[in-house]
Amino acid sequence: MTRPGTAGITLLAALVAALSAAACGSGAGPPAAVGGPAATAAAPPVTGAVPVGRSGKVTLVAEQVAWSPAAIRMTAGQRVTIVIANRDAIEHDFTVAGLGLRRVVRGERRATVSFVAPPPGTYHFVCTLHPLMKGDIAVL
Ligand SMILES: [Cu+2]
Repeated sequence: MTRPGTAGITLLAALVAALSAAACGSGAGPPAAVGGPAATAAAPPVTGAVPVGRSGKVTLVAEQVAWSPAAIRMTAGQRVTIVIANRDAIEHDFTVAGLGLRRVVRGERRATVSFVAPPPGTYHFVCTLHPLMKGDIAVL
């Protein structure tokens, strides 16, 4: 025999018990349990990344032997065009080893590189001529 009223109360009681346990757990438990591996995995791998947006177009400036921005973000499968603007007098290259991309940009010139954003993950770009010129591509 089924009695919905009793079942509802039982469920509510279980819920209250669970909430109480959770409240106690967060107060007494170790802080690591709150921001555990699951929370870290869900967060974007790169912070402060500039999104390429729906246009898929973004400008990367190379100036004083540094990239600006140093991190960009895109969506897997989207068509992306990166305009590399070299404001230095010296040559730089935009290389993403993980994607097999390399584009040399002479001093005070621009170059464009287009590609389809790869599967989600973090890819690194660098100027192979100046290894300190590093950046990240976050693909979501
Ligand atoms: Cu360089």
